[in-house]
Amino acid sequence: MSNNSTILVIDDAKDTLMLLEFDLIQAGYKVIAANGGAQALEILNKQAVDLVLLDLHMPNVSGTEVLTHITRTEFSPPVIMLSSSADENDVVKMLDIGAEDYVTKPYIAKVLLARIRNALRLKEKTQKLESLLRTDSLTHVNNRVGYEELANKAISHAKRNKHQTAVAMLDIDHFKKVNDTYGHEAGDRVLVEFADLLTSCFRDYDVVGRIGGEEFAVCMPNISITHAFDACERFRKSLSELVITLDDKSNTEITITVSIGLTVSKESEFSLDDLMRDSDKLMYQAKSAGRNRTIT
Ligand code: GH3
Ligand code: MG
Ligand code: MG
Ligand code: MG
Repeated sequence: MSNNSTILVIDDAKDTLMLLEFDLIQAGYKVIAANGGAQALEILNKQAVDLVLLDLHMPNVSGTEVLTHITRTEFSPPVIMLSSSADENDVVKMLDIGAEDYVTKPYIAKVLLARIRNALRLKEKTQKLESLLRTDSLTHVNNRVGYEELANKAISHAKRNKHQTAVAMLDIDHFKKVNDTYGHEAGDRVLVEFADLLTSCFRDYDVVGRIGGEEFAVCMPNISITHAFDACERFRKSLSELVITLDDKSNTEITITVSIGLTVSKESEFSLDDLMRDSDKLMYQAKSAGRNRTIT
């Protein structure tokens, strides 16, 4: 892990920076050095780092200001304070703002490196948990939580750029029959194949999610209704041609179809909920009209 991690070291004293750089590079880390708070903020605005080592007392932009800035950003890296002040009030203050740890200078390299490893380990664990929270464990696409979060983000971005957004709601046809005929495991396999094909048929920046048992949604920012319809139809046709062979002794071949409801935003003010609700209604119309179709 250490060899891939980039550490930003921030200090107003050049000799401290050099010493830190030496110790960290020797331990296998990539190091970016910022000589003071202002330079650190510039770097942080431009690139992501895995961990920050931050001096407290610096002229102009202080360690407190840099830490406050970092804790307010999304995906903020863990910050270990590295200060010559052993004042308990400083320690409490920085930990309360959101520093991961507080180490005093002069530091013992071995101890600092152990604290860095700890902070990186915790960060990795947190990231894994956060990703699990947003991912469907069966199909590995976004679950409802992940889908709504990413789709809402995509919609905000599209609105700022005055772009239209389309949302498709997809429901597998007669899926209960798959379970009843071939068993629940076969049904699970079908869901996985469905999700894989769905992901491959849409653009990288479209947001795909499993929002219920056999119901999926795709949020397509910056798209016209014609292109969104074409994408849905391409998927629908590919799915109807997909033959899923069960890898048990029976070699049973399963084919499925899907009904799709599709809506695109018409006004500048719209919400993900609106689009999903409208598309859901159209999806039910597709069911009533005979299934295996896209209705806009
Ligand atoms: P329709 O064409 O009207 O959508 O019919 P349908 O059979 O697809 O719809 P229905 O809502 O009656 O059935 C959905 C089924 O999906 C019922 C449920 O047992 C099954 N299901 C939901 N989640 C899972 C899952 O994770 N795995 C499997 N194997 N089945 C699931
Ligand atoms: Mg200083
Ligand atoms: Mg359903
Ligand atoms: Mg269904």
